[in-house]
Amino acid sequence: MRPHLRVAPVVADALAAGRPVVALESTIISHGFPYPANLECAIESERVCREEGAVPATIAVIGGKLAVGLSDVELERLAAARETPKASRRDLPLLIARESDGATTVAGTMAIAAMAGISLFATGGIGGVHRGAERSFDVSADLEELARTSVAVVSAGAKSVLDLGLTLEYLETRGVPVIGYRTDAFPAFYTRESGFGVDARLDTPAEIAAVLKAKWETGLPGGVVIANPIDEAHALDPAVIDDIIDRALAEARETGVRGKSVTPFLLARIHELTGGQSEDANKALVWSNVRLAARIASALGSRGGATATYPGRES
Ligand code: PSU
Ligand code: MN
Repeated sequence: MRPHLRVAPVVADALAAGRPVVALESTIISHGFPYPANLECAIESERVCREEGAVPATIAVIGGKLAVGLSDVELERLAAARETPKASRRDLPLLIARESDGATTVAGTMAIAAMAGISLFATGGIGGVHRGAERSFDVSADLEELARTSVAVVSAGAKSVLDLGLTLEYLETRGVPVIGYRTDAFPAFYTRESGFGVDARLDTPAEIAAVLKAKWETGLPGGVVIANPIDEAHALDPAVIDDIIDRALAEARETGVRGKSVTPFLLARIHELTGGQSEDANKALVWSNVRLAARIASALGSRGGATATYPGRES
């Protein structure tokens, strides 16, 4: 067992027995939704995961421990505390040394999932290349983590607060496959299409599991982006959401928000400007992603025997 890693017994047992496990992140709890919608989203995500026959492992930094699988009390504490710092890869050593809490981003969650041997992870949206990155250099550490850490991430694509074209170029450069689940279009979180395509469309969890198995068996390290578009019933009107995103971006420029605060600022403004309309969409897509991740994790296990044969790995 790695130092500083704390794996919940139910998660450790499942991993040891080769049963499917799905990692869940915690920035979405601390900065993705207001309270108590964040708690509801987290609890229901875990329930959906179990319903699909997989063990949920919500990941966060708790009192300086890299925690894989949280208690109800810890989930409630994270949801209620609004100021828990975002924890990406670079933040982990500091939080450990300070024995403080941290809300793990996609990058932070992937890094910790890999330490625990978890290979599937479900979230809402991944980070990416920000608009204007040619000047700001603002490229999410999520993309570098996808390049180096062998964990597959199921998301509804990424929000168009980002430059999705540059995000996809970056993933291509860094060798990260982008798979569309039952779609040829890379989805834009609230909407099913972004105007950009995916590498490949696959229509079943078993086909996706076969790609993951091929990648990791071959010894090609790194993650895979599995893009699962929001269902039609919950998708938002692109014109409405584009206006709101433009407003949020303009406000970010005016206030001069920088660095790791940019994404939480934009997420909060989008929520406020859509008056909670985006909240239902956001929850629905997260739960759909958890469902798909659990099915892929199950397929991965049943193909090769134990899921533990294909652990998340770091390079
Ligand atoms: N995009 C969303 N919702 C989120 C995030 C991004 O639609 O909650 C969070 C994720 O945790 C992601 C992080 O890993 O923001 C990216 O932050 P940054 O852009 O600072 O790397
Ligand atoms: Mn950034």
